[in-house]
Amino acid sequence: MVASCGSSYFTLFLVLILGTGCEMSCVDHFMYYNGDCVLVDPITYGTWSDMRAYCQSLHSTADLITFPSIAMFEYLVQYLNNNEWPNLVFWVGGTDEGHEGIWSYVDGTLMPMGAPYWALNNCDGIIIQPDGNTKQNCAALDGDSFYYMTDKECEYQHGHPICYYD
Ligand SMILES: [Ca+2]
Repeated sequence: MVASCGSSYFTLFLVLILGTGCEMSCVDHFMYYNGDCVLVDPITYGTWSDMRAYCQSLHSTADLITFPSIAMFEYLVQYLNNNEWPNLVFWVGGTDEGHEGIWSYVDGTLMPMGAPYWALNNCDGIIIQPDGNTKQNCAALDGDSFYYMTDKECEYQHGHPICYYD
């Protein structure tokens, strides 16, 4: 299920995104960051596959985000934590579906594990994400973990897209 865009709230969202540095080199609503184009969409939501298709519909080479650098990851984590919206879940273009424990980006490259990307939960002892085994096969930035990376059920219906192309 893909949520449709609300009117006034969505317009405000677009203004906020455009005001953060969208340049002529990115298509509409994508913000420019160091040669790359990124769209953080806190309005649209759906499963990992739904949101991947959504990103691909916006630009010929766009997909869910893959992080080309730690600097890009840090920038986005700070950007998400600095916003006023409630804790949300944002899909990342990474999965271990069909090859449990081997995480790869949608472009086929292996995902770096551990710090600084993946969340470290310290409830009953230290738990380093991903920890969901075969039940959780899609990567997300989760507001409940300060937007560090976690594994989620791919069919989780309330993940928002972060779309990306370079
Ligand atoms: Ca898994």
